[in-house]
Formats: sequence, C-alpha cells, structure tokens
Amino acid sequence: MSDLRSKFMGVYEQLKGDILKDLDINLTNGACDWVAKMLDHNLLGGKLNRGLSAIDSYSLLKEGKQLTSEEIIQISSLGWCIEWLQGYFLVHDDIMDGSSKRRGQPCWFRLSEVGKIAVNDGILLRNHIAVILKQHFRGKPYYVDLLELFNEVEYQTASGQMIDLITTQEKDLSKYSLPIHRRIVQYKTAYYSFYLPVACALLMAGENLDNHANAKDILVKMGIYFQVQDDYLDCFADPQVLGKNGTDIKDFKCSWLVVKALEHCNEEQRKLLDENYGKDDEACVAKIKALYKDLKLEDVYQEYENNTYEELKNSIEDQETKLSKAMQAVLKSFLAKIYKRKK
Ligand code: GPP
Ligand code: MG
Ligand code: MG
Ligand code: MG
Repeated sequence: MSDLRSKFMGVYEQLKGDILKDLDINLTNGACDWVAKMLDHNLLGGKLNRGLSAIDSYSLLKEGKQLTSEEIIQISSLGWCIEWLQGYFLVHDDIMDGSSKRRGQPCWFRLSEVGKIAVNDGILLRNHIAVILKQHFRGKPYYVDLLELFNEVEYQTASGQMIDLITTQEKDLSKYSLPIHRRIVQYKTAYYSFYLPVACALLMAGENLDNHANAKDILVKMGIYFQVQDDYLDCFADPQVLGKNGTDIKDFKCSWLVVKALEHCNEEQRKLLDENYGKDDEACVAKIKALYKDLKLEDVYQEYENNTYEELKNSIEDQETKLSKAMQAVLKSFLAKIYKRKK
C-alpha cells in the first residue's frame, strides 16, 4: 500500500473511532456494533478515487511542498467526507436501482438483517459528514464555505438522480437523446465525483472557488465522460472485475448505450429495442446486449473515449483557459486516472 493510501486508511480508523466513541456515550453497544459494521461495509472495498483525489489535488496545489501531519489529517478528513457522501448515495442508489452487488459484495440493503434499515443508514452516513466537518474545521475561515459546498453538491446530485429516475417512468424511448443523457449525468455524477474533491482542496488551500470557474467546467466535462464509462461498463464489463451487476437495461435507464443504439439502429432494430428494453427478464436483456454488439457500440465507445480524451487534454493545455500550472497538473492527474478504466 502506498504511504499516502495507508495514512488515508489511518484517518478512516480515527474518524470511525470518534463517531463510535460519541455513540458509546449516548446509545447502546448494539448501536456501536451496527454503525461499525455499516461503515466498513459501505465505505471500504472500493477504489477510494474521490477521497484520494482530494489529497492528490491538495498536494499538487501546494506544488510539491511537504505536507505537515496536521495538513495530511485535515485533507484526508475532507477526502473521507466525500467517501462518506458517496457511501450514502450508493446505499440509496442501490435500493432505487434494484441492484444486487456493489464492490464485489451484496448491496447493503440486500443483507437479511438490514433491508429497509438501509434507508436510515444512508441518512446516518450523511449526518456523519456534518459531525466530521464540525470536529475538524469549525474554527477555520472556510468552514461555512465547506458546509455550503457539501450542501450544494448533494442538492445537485439528488436533482440528477431525480431526472435519472423519472425519465424511466414513461417507457418511451423516443424521449431519450444525448442532451437529456448529458443533463442527467452532469448532475447525478459529475459535481460530487469530480468537482467536489478539487473544490475541497481549493478551500483548504485558502482559495475562493469563484476564481476557478474554468477548472470547474473541465471537471464537469470529465465527470460526464466518467459516467459514460460507467454506462458502458454496466453492459460490457466483467461483473467479477466491476464488482457489480449491470441494471441499466432492465431499469429502462437513459444510458449512453441506449442513446447511441437509437442513433444507429434501423427500423427492425428499433422494434427490438421497443419490445425488449426495460424488461426485468434475462432473455430480453440478452437480446438488447446482442443488438448492442450488432451495432458495434464497443467501437462507437472507443471512438468517443479517444476523442473525449483528446478534447479534455487540449482544453487543459489551452492558454485561453488560463489555468495555473498546479491546476493543470491536478486536472491531468484526474484524466490519467480514468482514461481507459476497466472498473
Ligand atoms: C451513479 O449512477 C449516480 C449516483 C450513485 C448518485 C446517486 C444519488 C443519490 C441522491 C442517491 P448509477 O446508478 O449508474 O451508479 P452505479 O452504476 O454505480 O449503480
Ligand atoms: Mg442509479
Ligand atoms: Mg445504480
Ligand atoms: Mg451505472
């Protein structure tokens, strides 16, 4: 394990310990065991990309200056707040999407002893963020900015999740298009996954977020690309590698793949889409997957990925964008982490 990753894990144990200690005073032992198990199940076992990105971003913004141990604890705590937010979203998202596996394990709500309690656990995870921020940042000049940032990003994500869910209700593929897909994924994924880690690092570095609109714009575009990858992997990745089973076809999701299928299909193939998309039936899902292969969507995706990578690289390097060298390094490291990802 890299040094930074092991320090990051150390901060997890510390934050978890503080939350449990607090519980110990107010509630029963059973509560402590529940929360400890709930945290480990929902916060560990993933890539920790978002949390680690906050630390990477802060180090790059400090231009290689050695971070003090106090700084490492603080930026790691912010990174963990993002992981806590993600844990909360995923607990609820898996219920809403009817998913079965996450990070190679059963989804939290699928455990027989959990079920509906998972809804409340999601709310607890959200509330832990406020506890952590208060404990570590209350005296800082940017404390209110941090609280507002987490509130704003949560609101954007829940709004994206809402359109993701309500667009599936009409079962009408003629409503699906690239602009609608873009609006959904920008809100449900891009802000919390890409903008939030960098915004946390900027606030801790004493920056005003209003001065970084160009970086935000590129991060949001990268977040859209990241969710297109997620949509692609939902159908084409090996579930063993991905740690989750695809649900987009059975859920009638406005996935990038179905939008591309609608663009490329002939009349007969369109009929097949209308008859089989959005059915919770393995045979129907298999027909849609076979159609995606016939339409060579894997090649369409490769081309999208290559073009998007080039576009993002160019906009990071574009002089007109007026990014600092440090910010360029932050954005390039994000892009390198996700390019051609397999999980
Ligand atoms: C990813 O969508 C989006 C989220 C996890 C945000 C959820 C927001 C809430 C307010 C609950 P996805 O369903 O494609 O993700 P995955 O493929 O990982 O299930
Ligand atoms: Mg979802
Ligand atoms: Mg989901
Ligand atoms: Mg998905």
